[in-house]
Amino acid sequence: QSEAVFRAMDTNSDGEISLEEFTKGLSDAMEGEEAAMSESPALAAFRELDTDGSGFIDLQELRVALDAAARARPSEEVVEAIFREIDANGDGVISFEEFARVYAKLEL
Ligand SMILES: [Ca+2]
Ligand SMILES: [Ca+2]
Repeated sequence: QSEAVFRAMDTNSDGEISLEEFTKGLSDAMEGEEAAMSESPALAAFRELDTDGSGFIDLQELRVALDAAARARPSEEVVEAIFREIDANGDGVISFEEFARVYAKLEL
């Protein structure tokens, strides 16, 4: 993996990383990190809810999250109603796009 990083930084492919190439590579990496940070409140929350890392939040994952967030355990009806509300296209899973739309409203 470090070899891939090396090759990515060695932009003129002469087998050596010049100081210029190194600092350029480093600042590119930092910029990527910053971009990830700025988009991340919704993404971080989504990842937290997507406990199995499937890229989607299913009903079970939402139930666990609501159980943890609510003082009183929400009823199954309430969980399903909230799920349907967020699952805009009704495919039975919450995508990040669907989640982000709701999250943006919460953040107001
Ligand atoms: Ca999941
Ligand atoms: Ca959906």
